[in-house]
Amino acid sequence: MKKLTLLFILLAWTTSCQQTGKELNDEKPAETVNYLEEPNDARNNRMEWWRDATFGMFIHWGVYSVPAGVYNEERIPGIGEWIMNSAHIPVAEYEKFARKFNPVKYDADEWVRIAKDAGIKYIVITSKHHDGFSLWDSEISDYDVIDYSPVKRDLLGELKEACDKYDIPLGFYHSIMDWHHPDAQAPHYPDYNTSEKSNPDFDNYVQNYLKPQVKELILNYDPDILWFDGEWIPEWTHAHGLNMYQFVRGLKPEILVNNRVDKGRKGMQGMNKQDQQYAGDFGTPEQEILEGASSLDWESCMTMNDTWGFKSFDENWKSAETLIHNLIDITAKGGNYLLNIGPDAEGLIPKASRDRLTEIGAWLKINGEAIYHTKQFDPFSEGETIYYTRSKDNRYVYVISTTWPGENLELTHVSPKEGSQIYMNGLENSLNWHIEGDITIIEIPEILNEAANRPCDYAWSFRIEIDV
Ligand code: FHN
Repeated sequence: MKKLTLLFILLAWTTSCQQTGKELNDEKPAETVNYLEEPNDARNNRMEWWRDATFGMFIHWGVYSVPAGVYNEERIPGIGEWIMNSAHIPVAEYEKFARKFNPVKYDADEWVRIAKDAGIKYIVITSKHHDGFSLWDSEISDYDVIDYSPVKRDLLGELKEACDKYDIPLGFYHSIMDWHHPDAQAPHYPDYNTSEKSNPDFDNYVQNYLKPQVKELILNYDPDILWFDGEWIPEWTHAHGLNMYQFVRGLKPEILVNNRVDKGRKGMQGMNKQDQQYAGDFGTPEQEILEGASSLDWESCMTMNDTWGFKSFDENWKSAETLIHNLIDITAKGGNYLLNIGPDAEGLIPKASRDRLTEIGAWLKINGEAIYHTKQFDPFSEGETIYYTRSKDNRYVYVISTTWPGENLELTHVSPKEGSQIYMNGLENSLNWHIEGDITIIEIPEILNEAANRPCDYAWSFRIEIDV
């Protein structure tokens, strides 16, 4: 009876959202649907594809890739997409870079092929960063790729087309903070020097610019994720956050929205404070990984070097091994990994990024079964170099060792099903194993002591069948 009731509730909720969603596509979200009160089953259904995907690509691209970290022949410290602020470039001066933004070598199809070959399962690109420049043809603003810069191409539309072709969900990073709009940027942009606005009207910016642009993005490109940022500014309130979340879900009920839509984020640690209900479907640790596992939805976003937006002289690249170990650590703790690329002003992905993505893709071709469509195993790790994940049907435990195990892999937290086979992913034959006391000992074939004979580099995963 309980199952039937639950099914009815879920059906009723989904139908009401769809009806409301359909009706709402062209009107303001109905007050009746409170998306913050979503039943767990409906939420789990909505989040499932994202949880299974595990590994996404972040793309920071825009006018800031033109200066690429250099202004007035000076190398500007800090992250590249902040150059307008870091170098105190007056708006009128920065607009000259927008007049030059012309990524003639941009090939969205190639970008998505590179992402797919790297084992990426979804993409989030900056539709508008803090500099206020729109990467699509906005009806709300002329400060965009069609009306303002020579590119005259719908960059987001081309990426959406390529993502649909390769079946890769696409999300938009959209900045709440805006250093270009006269009603938004004055408090955060000390050098703003062309505004006639002595008292900027932030709510005018929210109601008549920010929300209409977000609506454009949803209605024109049907994104799967809305990834807000820049929410830390004092003018953006918890009320704004709740309203924006309802607004976005009202336009597309099944869309996912990160926790930076509201004010709940605990800084770079990214998870929500627990002092009240904050909007947002997942936490967003930045440049860091949670210490322990979490049953909450979370996604760690990281750069490959030290900048999100392209900088011509940032060569401090993390190794492919580090990036793969980050993916393993995050997955075992129940999170997603959103790994960033910063294409240059011509629309090219830096070679150092492509090389790492190729190595990650090769590793995932062998070990993806231990990463995608998995859930947490308790404990998530053993010692410093062994991580666990589990198949969603609980039939298998995956063990991932980030160092070569040598003669034997010894495990104390998993008991294989009697008579079952244990495999190293990428090897055809099963491995011998036995139990000694509480320890499962998996024998590693001697021939694999030679690295060249191993199925992959950097980390090795094993599939162990357990009693369900
Ligand atoms: O200020 C932004 C920064 O430029 C970058 O977009 C990161 C990526 O999540 N978010 C903000 C810093 O927390």
